[in-house]
Amino acid sequence: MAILTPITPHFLPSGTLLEGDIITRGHINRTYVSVVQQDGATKRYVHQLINTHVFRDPVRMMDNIRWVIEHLAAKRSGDPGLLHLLPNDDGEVYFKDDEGNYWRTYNYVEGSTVFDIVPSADVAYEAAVAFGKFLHDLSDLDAQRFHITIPDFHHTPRRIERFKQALAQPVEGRTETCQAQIEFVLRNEDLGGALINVLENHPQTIRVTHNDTKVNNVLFCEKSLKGMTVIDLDTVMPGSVLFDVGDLIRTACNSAAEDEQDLSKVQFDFDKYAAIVRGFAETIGDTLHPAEWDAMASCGAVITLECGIRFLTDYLDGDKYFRIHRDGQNLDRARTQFHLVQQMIDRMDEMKAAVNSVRF
Ligand code: GN1
Ligand code: MG
Repeated sequence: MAILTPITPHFLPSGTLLEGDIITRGHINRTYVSVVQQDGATKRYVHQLINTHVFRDPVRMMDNIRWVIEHLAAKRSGDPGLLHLLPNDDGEVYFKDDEGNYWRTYNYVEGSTVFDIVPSADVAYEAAVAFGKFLHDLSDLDAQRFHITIPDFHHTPRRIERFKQALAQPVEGRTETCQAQIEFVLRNEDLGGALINVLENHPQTIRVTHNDTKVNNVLFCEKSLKGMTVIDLDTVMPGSVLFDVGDLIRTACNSAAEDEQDLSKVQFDFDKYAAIVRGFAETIGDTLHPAEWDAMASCGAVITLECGIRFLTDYLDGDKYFRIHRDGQNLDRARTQFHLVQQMIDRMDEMKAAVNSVRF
């Protein structure tokens, strides 16, 4: 709680901080939940310390987030799932402390819950509907106005180039421990171009996307298990819906944790896959270009491959990007991702049939 003591007064000037806890879920920022008493009411808030090694221009990132939040607020007035950013004493939606750290504060969405592992196809469907509605509500925004906060974020071929650089200069002793994973990437690199080619050949498909649609970035109503809201707006910027569909498939169709060490537990769940494709088709299907439909069946495999490559690259680099809680965790993460990719490749024909059955 001590870390929050100097922060909360900037957002809640007459509040009293009663409790503070860290949330260990994300790999990038540091997230805390507080309980603050102000004006006779006791409320929870979410405070985040932004990782400026990853988000090099936090002010521009906050511009993107603010535009999205304002746009959603205008469309969803009265929705209990709405996110708000608290202004600081200067009216900015972030606070920069004396050491140059950037902090921001959101309301806590009460009555919500999250899943790291999806319990049913119904929940997978609700997650797809939540992200699909989010994309739908943002579809009238001008993507050109948005800052590109992390260049080439989902440019899979460039992620492969970066992997090869890491492979040429690995931390000593690491290459020997991941030969099978290195070979997996080199064997499957051709898959990498499938989504970025759609964007480059059909620039009219560029729109504002979320770009980090892991399933634990959806808050579900704890009673109804319907999606309440989408969180973690750090990477909202111009992109392809295929990135968002793909990243939900990567996370929601995995029967185990992202860093599971026992690969026999890591199973690609096809029922959840079909539910996700249906959820996106119902919410944004009418806005998709034929080229996006054509590439849809492969987007889960591409984004899962890309994420695995990023974990493996970071392992070779010495764990500088994704936070780890134990040695070898980034390699474990890469192993699960490649295990899922192989299962997706093996079932590509079935995935194409599932897409075709809901295609507009
Ligand atoms: C990171 O911070 P978090 O956990 O929301 C990463 C995503 C990865 C994800 C893998 C800015 O997301 O791109 O898909 O880990 N975020 C960034 O779990 O790199
Ligand atoms: Mg994130």
